[in-house]
Amino acid sequence: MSMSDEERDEYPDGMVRLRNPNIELMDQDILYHLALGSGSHDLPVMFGDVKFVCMGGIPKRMEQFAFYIMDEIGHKLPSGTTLVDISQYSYRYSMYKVGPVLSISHGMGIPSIGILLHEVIKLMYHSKVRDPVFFRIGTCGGIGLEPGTVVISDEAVDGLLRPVLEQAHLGKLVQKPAKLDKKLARELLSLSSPDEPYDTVLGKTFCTDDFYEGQARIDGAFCSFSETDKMEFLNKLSKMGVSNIEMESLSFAALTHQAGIKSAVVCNTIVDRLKSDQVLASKEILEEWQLRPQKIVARYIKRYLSNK
Ligand code: R2B
Repeated sequence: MSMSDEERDEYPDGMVRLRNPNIELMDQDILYHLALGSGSHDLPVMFGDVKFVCMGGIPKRMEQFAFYIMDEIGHKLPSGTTLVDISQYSYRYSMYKVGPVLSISHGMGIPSIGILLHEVIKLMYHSKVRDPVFFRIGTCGGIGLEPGTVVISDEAVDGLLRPVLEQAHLGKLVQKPAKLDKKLARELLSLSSPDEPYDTVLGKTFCTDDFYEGQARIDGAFCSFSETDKMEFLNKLSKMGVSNIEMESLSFAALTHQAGIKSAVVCNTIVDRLKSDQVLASKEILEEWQLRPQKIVARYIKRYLSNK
């Protein structure tokens, strides 16, 4: 069967390949923002069994996800040991390892997740990990969706509504296609349950460089447009099939696609942007909502591990 357009660029042996000949020529590779290195750590021993890399914005949430997934997959730590933040001395990101699952915080926005992805993809390569699957489990604004809805992205578009990550390299604009694995997105959707008191939907994700004006909010410190302009734009997004707005999916899709890594973005909405700019839900409600993407991803991981 030939690979359909929507399938990813897979490598036959499943190894993560870097598209950078310079790395092979280096004596060692220092993964500075992870506080790890190919010279200072035995990366294949530490990470060679990783299968799933789960990322989310907030360090505390990813620590909580690590404990949650440990419970879900029944992973036991050696007696007398506890989960540690492997990247604590980077003071940038947090990373926890629970058997085949890495739980890592990525901070806010494309620059932050982009730096992390470069280093985590290299970590997979140095560790000789095969066929890893990457997930972003996060929060987002929704468009015309009840807050708390789970959106699985089937496409990510930038602030100009293009499915590309555009960056300046050597003073010139370079584009990378931002492609997510549509089959994985559908599989995740199939793991949602009609009995849940919230909807889970597939949708296009508008990924911006800013939380305020960049996301058509009129409640920032500055605002260069009117409420009418804002609503016109949000309605245009809605007509184009955009379901949610966040700030990382474009880089996540583009860099995982370039590395040949299967990936998905699963976010819970925290506000309906057709109704409000401000996030009105209480901390308790927000905490309950943020478990929803984690549940779907945990089901996927458990299904994989039970079929092994
Ligand atoms: C969702 O939440 C953050 C902004 O509050 C940002 O990381 C995003 O994409």
